[in-house]
Amino acid sequence: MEFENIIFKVEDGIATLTINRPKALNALNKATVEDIEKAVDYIAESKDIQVVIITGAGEKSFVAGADIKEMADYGPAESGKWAAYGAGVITKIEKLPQPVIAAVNGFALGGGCEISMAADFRYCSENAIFGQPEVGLGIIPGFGGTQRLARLVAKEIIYSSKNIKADEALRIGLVNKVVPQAELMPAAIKAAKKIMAQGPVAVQIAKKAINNGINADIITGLAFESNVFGLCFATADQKEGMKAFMEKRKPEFTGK
Ligand code: DAK
Repeated sequence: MEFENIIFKVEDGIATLTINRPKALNALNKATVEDIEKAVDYIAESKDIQVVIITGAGEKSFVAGADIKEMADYGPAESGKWAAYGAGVITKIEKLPQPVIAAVNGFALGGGCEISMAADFRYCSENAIFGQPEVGLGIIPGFGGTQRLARLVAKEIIYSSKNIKADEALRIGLVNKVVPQAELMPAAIKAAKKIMAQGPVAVQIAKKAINNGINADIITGLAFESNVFGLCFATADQKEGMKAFMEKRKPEFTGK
């Protein structure tokens, strides 16, 4: 099989799918997602492939997210359609009959973090950085992030079935930060200010997507995420967030 944006190899029963756009830190444009889908469809039908590894080309980035330059001028309908298509491809990865390992070799941001969460488990190099930076662009995660990130953390807490001290709570992601008692309130205020610097509409839509999804089955949650993802593209915040990225400056959000 020939691909433009991925390298696909099958050796000794292991399929390795390497996302290969190093100049854009392996960001996912539509053509790349189409290549991934083609490879995943092939893997699903294969009798020879026993395990799948997904990684990124180079040493800097696994996947730096969806391609912001491609998405910047989308409107609500186009972006909703794109989100539903992309989320569907990620769900195909999750549903593969073979175990899938994400080998995270650097930035796993936005769609990159979401692809890694669709794998059965994740190994990462020491330089790996995970994140869902979408609300800083005036949008929300669109590849299942509002659904899978919440579920992933919950699993580990329930399976461990014991009281959890601060350091372990930090390790398993139950708390986000541990600080000395005297620094607790200043740290909470600093976190609040960091949230306030993001796209205000996107933050509220993301919260709604997470809360609505967590009480629903994942398919319903993903459908809700795809719908409200499209809504972000009707906001001035999305235009400003993506314009600011391309102009390499901080966004000035208006909450509209
Ligand atoms: N899109 C397009 N280009 C990107 C990119 C991205 N996500 N990330 C990096 N690049 C490009 C940069 O623009 C730059 O290109 P040139 O300026 O050289 O032409 C090149 O890659 C190298 O990046 P930098 O020069 O910025 O490298 P640094 O080491 O300085 O910084 C960085 C690395 C990863 C911190 C930075 O590049 C960065 O912040 N990148 C954006 C990360 C981000 O916000 N990711 C989330 C994207 S939004 C959907 C599903 C999901 C989503 C959307 C739709 N569908 C299903 C439709 C999710 C949304 C996202 O993922």
